[in-house]
Amino acid sequence: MSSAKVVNRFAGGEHYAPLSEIIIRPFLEAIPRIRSLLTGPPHRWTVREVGDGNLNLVFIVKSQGGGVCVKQALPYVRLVGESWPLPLDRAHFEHEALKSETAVVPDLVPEIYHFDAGLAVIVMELLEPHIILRKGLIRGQRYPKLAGDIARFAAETLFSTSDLAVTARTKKEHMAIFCLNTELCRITEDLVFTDPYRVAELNRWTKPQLDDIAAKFRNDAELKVAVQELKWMFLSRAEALLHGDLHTGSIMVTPDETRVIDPEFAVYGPIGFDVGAFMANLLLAYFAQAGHATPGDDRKAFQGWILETLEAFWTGFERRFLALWRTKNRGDAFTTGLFTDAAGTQALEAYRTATLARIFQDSVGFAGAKMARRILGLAHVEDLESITDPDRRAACELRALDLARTLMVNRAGITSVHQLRTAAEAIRTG
Ligand code: SR1
Ligand code: MG
Repeated sequence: MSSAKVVNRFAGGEHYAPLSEIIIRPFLEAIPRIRSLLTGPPHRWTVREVGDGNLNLVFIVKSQGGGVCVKQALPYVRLVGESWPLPLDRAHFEHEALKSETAVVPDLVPEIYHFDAGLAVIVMELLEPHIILRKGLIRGQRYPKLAGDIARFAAETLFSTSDLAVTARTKKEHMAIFCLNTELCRITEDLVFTDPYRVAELNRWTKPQLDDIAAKFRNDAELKVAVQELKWMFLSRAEALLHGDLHTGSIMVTPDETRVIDPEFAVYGPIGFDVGAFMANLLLAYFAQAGHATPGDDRKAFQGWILETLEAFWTGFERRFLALWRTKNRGDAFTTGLFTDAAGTQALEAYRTATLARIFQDSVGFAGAKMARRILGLAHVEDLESITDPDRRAACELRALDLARTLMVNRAGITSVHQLRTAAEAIRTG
């Protein structure tokens, strides 16, 4: 497929133009729902482009009476530039995923006000005074509701789109929508599972401190088998509709509220991919803390809080997923009525427990892959990038890579979240 064809797929390319702080006003003014949210004349609205992610434009538009957030896909990867074209239809996949999430966790996602496929624009609730979770973690801020909220988000969204919850027909129809999100999946396939393990033009790392470990990763056959096995799982195991990019930059928080944003990488895939993404980003935040320590605050207590959050997240996810399975198993997998007698009930419950253990093991592996890609691949994380002294940053990154490798290669040996915590702590002190 030519890149021009890819870029214009589904998005009514001939109507597309990137929004600016000027043309966004008449665009919003013409939408009745938005007109009722933004008060006063459009020239009085304040408009700021605030996008600092890798892909899109994000505008915050405020009037005296209220505000909105406007997200628009660009026809290329913002992080790299026009040399890397990207389809605008990712806004369509994001919109579809947001609708699916809203059906089960409306309080954990932004409200959608308007979708324009031609412009690849989603107008949504302005989340204020929320901040990006990653930035809060860099500052050492605690979020008491985070673990429970993300556990509920993951359990509800993943269960509700799985064969346990819906009929085979419903699932296949929904899968048909997201199967076409091929270009964003391709980014994940390359950037997470492949590029950090080969020489790739866009790879980068802290040089020269990490040169040796980068070369080791490229020549580590055991590790490459492990990560390719994870990639195969990502490609082939369509267990549930994934958020697809559930890192701490895709979560907005206040001390009392959590919202998950940005599901443009949504696709059907293995449940452990989303669960592992969140774990990985907590672990990256954990290893970065040493780089943010000051004489007055060694950040050790905060590191302890991060690991408690990791444990509470997994425990909460497991509990809620199991509860949903026990009470809302209306799909075609594990057909209701097959397990009514005592032996059946017992066998089913044992299978449920074993399945959650398998999902944990998958999550551990995916967490390792998601950690390594943020240190050796193209797209890094602010937790580590904001450590300005390269030696100090590299020390944190080496510890994170040490754990990442273990999680991928030895995921079968890590059978509880407590063991995962201990493995992380052993590296910090080791
Ligand atoms: C080229 S896009 C790089 C990364 O940004 C997104 O947040 C995804 O994680 C993607 O892999
Ligand atoms: Mg994103």
